[in-house]
Amino acid sequence: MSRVAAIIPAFNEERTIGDVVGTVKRCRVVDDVIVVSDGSRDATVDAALRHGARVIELHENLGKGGAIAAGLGATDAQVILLLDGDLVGLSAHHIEDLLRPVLSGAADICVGQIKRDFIQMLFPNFSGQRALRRRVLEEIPNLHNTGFGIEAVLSRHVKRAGLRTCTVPLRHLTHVPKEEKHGFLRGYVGKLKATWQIAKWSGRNHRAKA
Ligand SMILES: Nc1nc2c(ncn2[C@@H]2O[C@H](COP(=O)(O)OP(=O)(O)OP(=O)(O)O)[C@@H](O)[C@H]2O)c(=O)[nH]1
Ligand SMILES: [Mg+2]
Repeated sequence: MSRVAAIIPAFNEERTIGDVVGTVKRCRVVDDVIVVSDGSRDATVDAALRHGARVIELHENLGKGGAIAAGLGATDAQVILLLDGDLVGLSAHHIEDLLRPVLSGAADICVGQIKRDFIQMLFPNFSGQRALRRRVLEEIPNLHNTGFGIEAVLSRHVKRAGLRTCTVPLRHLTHVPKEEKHGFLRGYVGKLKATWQIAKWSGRNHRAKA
């Protein structure tokens, strides 16, 4: 039984997924590295496999929440590390810093902060880099269709349920913005869609599963 599993949702991340997987694989604290290719049309699956990840290939694009739900269904690990597939500069220290508070029992969820950008000013605690207890994700109804709203939903749930949370800075870590990955127009349309999904799920009054 794995104790800690990393779930990395990836939509066309062939440029960066190999380095991200390689870094996590070298971290002995992580037992299982799962890349969920969310309908990628590039070489994401090959790159992830080449670097030793277990890969779930979704042939249809389900959105970020759907990809994470698929990853969760493929592991019984009690602690989950969520990482984006487009990170640049990820190190073992980042991973250990994220996992330490959850593994020690000091927190139920630990959120990694990359840098304060526009989205983070609008939505504090918005970050794809998190360590959390498995049950926190299991308590989220509709996890599979939250898309980019997943972080907003998680933050609300954590507040409402009074879970113990902490944040850690992830220095020198960056990511590739959508407009660079998917081209200018598709990138900006993607950003608008993501902002809409976050806003929609931020305002939604849902109940967590008992
Ligand atoms: N764009 C996009 N990303 C997805 C999707 N499903 C999973 N992902 C992954 O979710 C993670 C976060 O997506 P990004 O597009 O990097 O989003 P972001 O970093 O929050 O936003 P930007 O600052 O606009 O780049 C990445 O690992 C993506 O590959 C999807 O349907 N669309
Ligand atoms: Mg990104």
